[in-house]
Order: sequence, then structure tokens, then C-alpha cells
Amino acid sequence: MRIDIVTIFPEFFDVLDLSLLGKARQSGLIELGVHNLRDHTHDRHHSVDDTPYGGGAGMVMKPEPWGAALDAILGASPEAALTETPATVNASDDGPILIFPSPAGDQFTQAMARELSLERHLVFGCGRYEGIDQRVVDHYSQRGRVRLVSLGDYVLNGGEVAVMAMIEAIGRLIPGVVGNPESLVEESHEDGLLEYPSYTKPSSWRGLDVPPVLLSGNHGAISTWRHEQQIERTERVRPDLLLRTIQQPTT
Ligand code: 6SD
Repeated sequence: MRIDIVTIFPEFFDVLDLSLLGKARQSGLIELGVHNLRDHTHDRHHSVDDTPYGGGAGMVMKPEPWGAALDAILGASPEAALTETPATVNASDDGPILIFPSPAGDQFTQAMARELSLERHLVFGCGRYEGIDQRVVDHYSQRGRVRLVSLGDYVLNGGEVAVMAMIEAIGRLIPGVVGNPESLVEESHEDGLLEYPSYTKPSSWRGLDVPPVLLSGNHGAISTWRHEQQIERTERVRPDLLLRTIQQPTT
């Protein structure tokens, strides 16, 4: 998968050199381009913002640097960008998806991460200040697929943190990025339930014992207990999830 990010804080994404995603980049599973929006300005001060039409507090990101930066990434036509990277199994052929984090976007979920992990090319635009001139979204919506995506119902100072979270959630679903693919199956949200609690050695620690069933060697009983724990946890913490999915145990 090819991922491009446009931001006024490119250093923010230096952490993508680390850990599993860093390895995935080294092995070529993920190809990353981080682009400084200010490189696409032509004035002495490299301005990317201006006062809002209609008045109001704060500044708005100007459309011209965004147009120049995104045109450089997407090419003259959305199809041009598709030829940049080799084909991936199940990859979409509909051109890149341009994603703008926004509190006004669709909620980012595990299901959305899974859908996006099948794409060949994602382009993220990180807003700052009071946001980006609306015409940027309108213009690129006429040319291809554009999504506003919200990490959750809270307000961030810009899109960077949201993009980091999305790239981590999407990247780990790309085949080969996580070493043991089985570890992706029994996770919170993958089956609509929260994960069961995990324990490791020692079997007793500070007076707290590992639940005996986990030491029993009875795989059926362990599977049933874990599923009960998932239901109990989800009921207690996230009853909204349970209403969506009633699951059977996996044996
Ligand atoms: C100004 C942004 C971009 C400001 C955001 C996204 C979510 N879920 N909360 N806040 C956000 C995104 C805030 O640019």
C-alpha cells in the first residue's frame, strides 16, 4: 500500500520509522510519503492560512497550497497515481482515497480500517487552525473518492494525531505487517465484542491468582470462559456494541 500525508508538521510522522510499521516500510509492504504543505507555497512567509470570510475567530487554511500539494501527489488524473505501486490482492481499482480527519466526519471504526486496508493508495490531508477551505474537499470530491473521517467525539488541534491512529489501525491489517496473523483474529472489535482478559506467568502475583480454568488444559472450557468474559465485559463497558452483535463462541 502507498500512503501519502500532507501536513505542516512532517516531523510528527517520524515515529512511523519505528515498530511494526517501520519494519513494514523497510520490507516494502508500506510505502510512505510525508509532504510539507509549506513546500507548495510561493510567498516569502510560506503562508498556509488566512482570515475567514464572514468573520469569526481563528484562521482557515488557504486552498492554493492544498491544491498544489494534492495535485502533485494525485497526478493530473486520479488514475495516474494508481500506476505508482504494484497491485495488491483485493486492492481497489477506483483510484486513491483522499482522507481528511474531521470531527464532522464518519466515525472511524475497525470495519472502516479493514475496508481501507484493502486499498492501494491512501492520501491523508492534515488540517490545522480552524480547518481547510471547504472548496478543497468540494474540488477533489468532483475528481475522485474523498472521505471526512472522525476519530471520535472530541476536538483535536489538527489532523495529525488522528492520521497516526488511522495509519496504525489500517497498517496492521495489511497482510504480512503483523507477524502472526492469528493475533489479529481474537481482538477487541473484530467480532463486535471486547477482548477477553489475558494472563501470563507467574500464576499467582501479589495475592492475585490467574483464573483456574486457564490452567486446566481443557480447551473447550477455556474457549467458553473467554467468550463469557467477552460478553460480560462488553455488557458492562460497551452495551452499545452488544446491541449490534450477538455472537456464538468460537471453538
Ligand atoms: C483543524 C482538525 C482536524 C481539527 C479532529 C478530528 C477529530 N475526531 N477530532 N478532532 C480534528 C481534525 C480537529 O484540523
